[in-house]
Amino acid sequence: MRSSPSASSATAAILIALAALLLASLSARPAAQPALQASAPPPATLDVDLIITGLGAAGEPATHHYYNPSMIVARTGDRLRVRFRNLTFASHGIEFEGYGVRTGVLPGGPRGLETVEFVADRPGVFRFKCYVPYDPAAGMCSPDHDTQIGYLVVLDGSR
Ligand SMILES: [Cu+2]
Repeated sequence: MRSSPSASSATAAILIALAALLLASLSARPAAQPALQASAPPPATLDVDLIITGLGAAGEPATHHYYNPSMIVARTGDRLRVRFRNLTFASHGIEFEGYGVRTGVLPGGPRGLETVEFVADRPGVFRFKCYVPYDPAAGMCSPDHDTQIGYLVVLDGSR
């Protein structure tokens, strides 16, 4: 049995249409992905335990003082809660330059313990350092006073 010419051309047209639909579905791209949003995470509270300590010969006064950690990294808007502990035998006091934040004089011994709290509201690199001048008679600071420096790095938190 032979089909009529019009029936075979209709079948061919249907097959061509199905092939076109199949090709169209294969080449279709997935729905557009939403653009990645580089939204900044919300500000955080950073609890930092920071010790003032030193190195030197056993039984001798420390010759090199340092902070552990010596660098704090925050983002603008973060709240910093820095708990200082002075583990040396001399008194020290710490200030964050550019922020107007400082501890009181922390006695050595180690008895000096103080927490300062502030919001890192300005980006930049700021030093924190001992502001107590070296006075051996009074047990204040030590000969390496000028090198007792740490850094607060505040990144722009809006990015
Ligand atoms: Cu000092």
